[in-house]
Amino acid sequence: MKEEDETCSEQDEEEEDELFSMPQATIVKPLMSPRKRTIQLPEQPYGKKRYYLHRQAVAKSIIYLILLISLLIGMAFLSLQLIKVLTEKNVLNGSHGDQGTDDVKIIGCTEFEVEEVWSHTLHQLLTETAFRLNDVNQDGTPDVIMGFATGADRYFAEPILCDLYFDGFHPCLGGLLALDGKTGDELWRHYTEHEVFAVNCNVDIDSDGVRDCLGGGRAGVFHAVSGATGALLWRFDEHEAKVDISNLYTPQFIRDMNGDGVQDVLAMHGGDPLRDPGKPVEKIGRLIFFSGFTGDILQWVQVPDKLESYYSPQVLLYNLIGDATYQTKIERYIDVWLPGNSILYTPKGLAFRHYWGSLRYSSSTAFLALVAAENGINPTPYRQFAKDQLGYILGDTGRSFVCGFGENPPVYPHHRSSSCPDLPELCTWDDFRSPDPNPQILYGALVGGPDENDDYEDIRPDYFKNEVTLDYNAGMQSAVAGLLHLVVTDQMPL
Ligand SMILES: [Ca+2]
Ligand SMILES: [Ca+2]
Ligand SMILES: [Ca+2]
Repeated sequence: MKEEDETCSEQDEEEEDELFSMPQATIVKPLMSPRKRTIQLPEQPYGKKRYYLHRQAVAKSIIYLILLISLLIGMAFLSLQLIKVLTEKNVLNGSHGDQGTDDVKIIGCTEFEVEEVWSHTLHQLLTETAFRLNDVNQDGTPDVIMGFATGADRYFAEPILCDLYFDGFHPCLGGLLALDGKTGDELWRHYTEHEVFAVNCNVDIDSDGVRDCLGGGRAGVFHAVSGATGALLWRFDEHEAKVDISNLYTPQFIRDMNGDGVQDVLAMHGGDPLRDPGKPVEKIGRLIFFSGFTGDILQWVQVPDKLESYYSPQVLLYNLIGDATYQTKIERYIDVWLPGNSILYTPKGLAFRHYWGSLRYSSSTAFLALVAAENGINPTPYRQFAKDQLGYILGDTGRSFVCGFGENPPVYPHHRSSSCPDLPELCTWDDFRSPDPNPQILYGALVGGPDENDDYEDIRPDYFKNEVTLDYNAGMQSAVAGLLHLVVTDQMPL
């Protein structure tokens, strides 16, 4: 047996040598680099040496892989730390170092620790509202106020729905509710005729020390509710301003207009969700001023364009309230755009914010400057800034950046339909690649604009410099209208 074992062992060794031995030709050009081949290996048969080198290469590959992974993890960690540092230094929120501090401090996501405190399931209810925080039980912890709908809500709902699904409790289709911020327990619930999706809890209407809530929603629902109890304070009842199926969007508290000591309310009531596309507008949007204290309608008007409206009204707070805080914020933004401050100026005078659509930033800020000036905020420098920026856009440097207007306007805007031939000819990518100017002139469209060196090339594929969009034109056109106003009123800077 011993002799047989020795024989087998010798055979195995020979087979192993054959397995790991390489043809002589491969020895001339091994896989390992020359320097590596100089490593002193222990004395052993040539085949085992090759096997050793192979294992060493695999091991090194694994080490390199580990180093690469470590490097990537390290870079990710450094990036997070950098974001954290920038956040702490208040850089990412738009303040500009020595331009002054901002009231808002952005906290990086890494600063938050998430811990589940409570959860609350809303049986039979749906919600689309933004939650509002309001300490309605006065325990020092903000509570959660939200609007809701019940699954039974619909236009022209029959009262029997409440009988069937809510034990005859009327109304039943929507409402507001308050959840205790500490426990998640329901503090109160207030039902309305339809879904509530627009909530504002910013003013104490009944002077009991707790801010009260306005809830607007589907089909003319609009209730003012006591924050403390959920009881109805007033509601939007039948009125010539009320449209049966139009919604009410997030109401805004405004100053006390009727002098009763309580802030009043502005709300948008508009839209015809049942109107078929293409049908004429019959339910024109309305802006309604309510008495905050009683809910009486103080004034209402149809929207100027006589169309529907699905937006919450926004209030120009400085103009309305005249609060110096808003003036400071306006100045903080616009001042950095004036010459000599932190916004870069191109050699030819464009206030340059970003390479993608550079003219939209300057023209929109020009419009804001004109509005601020119109409200008495730094009118001389702000109007001059707006005039200079619009002058750059409209041709002061020898070319216009508005299609179909002025000297040497863009003729290759990055714009789909104006790149197409007249119907019924098909429009294809060949039209996009065509060396010819756009077949259609897109009159009045502002293109993206030049880079920080005033370099601009009128070529169709360059969407950084030659794209046209609605938001580019919104600011520019408004600024042009503002300058025309200055001409008409003889206030245009020289
Ligand atoms: Ca509370
Ligand atoms: Ca109250
Ligand atoms: Ca009032």
